Amino acid sequence: MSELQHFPPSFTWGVATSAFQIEGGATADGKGPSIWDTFTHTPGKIIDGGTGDVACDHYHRYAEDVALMASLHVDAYRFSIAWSRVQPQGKGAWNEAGFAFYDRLLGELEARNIEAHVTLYHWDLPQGLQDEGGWLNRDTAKHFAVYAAEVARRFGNRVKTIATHNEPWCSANLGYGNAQFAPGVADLKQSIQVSHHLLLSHGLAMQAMRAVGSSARLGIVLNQWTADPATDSQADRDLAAFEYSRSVEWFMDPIFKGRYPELALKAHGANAPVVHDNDFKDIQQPIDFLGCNYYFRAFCSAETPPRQPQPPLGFTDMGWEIYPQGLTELLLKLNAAYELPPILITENGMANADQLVGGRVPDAKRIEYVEHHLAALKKAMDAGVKVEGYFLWSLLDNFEWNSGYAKRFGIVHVDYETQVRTPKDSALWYRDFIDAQRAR
Ligand code: IFM
Repeated sequence: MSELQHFPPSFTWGVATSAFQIEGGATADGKGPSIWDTFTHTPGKIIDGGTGDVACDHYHRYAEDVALMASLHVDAYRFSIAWSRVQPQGKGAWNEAGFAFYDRLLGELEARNIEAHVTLYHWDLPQGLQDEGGWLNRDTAKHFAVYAAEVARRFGNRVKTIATHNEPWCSANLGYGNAQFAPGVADLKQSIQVSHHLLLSHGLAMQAMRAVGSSARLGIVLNQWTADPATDSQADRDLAAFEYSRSVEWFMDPIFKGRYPELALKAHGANAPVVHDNDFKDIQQPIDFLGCNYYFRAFCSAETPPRQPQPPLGFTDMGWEIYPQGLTELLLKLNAAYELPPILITENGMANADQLVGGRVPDAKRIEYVEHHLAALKKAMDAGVKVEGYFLWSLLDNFEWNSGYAKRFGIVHVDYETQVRTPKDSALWYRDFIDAQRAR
């Protein structure tokens, strides 16, 4: 596939990262511990024993990394703020040295004319708040709103967008549902209550940031997928309907419709969350953009063992099905169901078993992946879905959560021993693709 897709001239081309996955500097300059510091230092939790102590050492190498972005000609950089770097306990005192780091990072981006897109919470809850119950404690939502307002007050006029959460589905389902992620709890009822508090915290933070007032557009980033039945059987179709309801609609409906989707709510039964009187009023705040992260679809089979898809483009190194048309289908489905603000594709990309050979990383598979997903995206836009930007995940190879450093998502290779960065073929392809868009 090599036909050039023509996107609108105003379309934003970016790359994305998150704080815990790249920063390192785990205890630098007064940073407090987060639940991911605790989790990664607990034996057996991370496949290769990796931690975020050093990661890509971006805390010290941010200027080099911004120069790298500039060399790839991107318009925009999406990154997250480590809450415990700027407020070590998650409540109470601010850490000026922590804010100073993000001030320096923003300064570099401004000097290179790269837009900043900030996420407030990419899973790294301050451990101090976890010690008081974490996201199971309603008060955490209130502390989050205080933190959000402070970031908006300090940086709101210097950044293009502020997203409250990245992928709250993961915080709830992997952090509290199956214990794969920090804080490592496996309890369905708790995970559903946590999802409610995450949504509540989003709504409270939106209101707190609006009250501050800034030029930043405010929204949320959700990981989303279509759910397809593996066969036409009633059991597979029921499973697919439930999966879409519990995963996609569960986060979209409260924000856009002020309620939980009936199908999932009913199925959750006694595990349904405790919801206070005004909660949906608080959650259903207008958002200026919706961040959509797309990686795969859900292929739903009720059989034992479950049927597997047979994708023509194969699977990624994570074992995820490569299914670009799911992006078109998802966007059209969302567009039909909700009154959407403009969408940003805030993450899309793949893990690949990349090798550095003679100073080059030939990752043709990743180029193919991105080309197909951009074509799928364009198809949705041509059909009327308003999408304003695309962020490749990720700028750098980085800490891939419970997979440690074993999975490489970057368009830039990182040698973790030397911290040498080498743009992969996909990075050079992306640069040329962006240039070609601008040259039209
Ligand atoms: O690395 C993650 C990121 O932190 C959130 N979205 C999915 C990516 C790949 O797993």
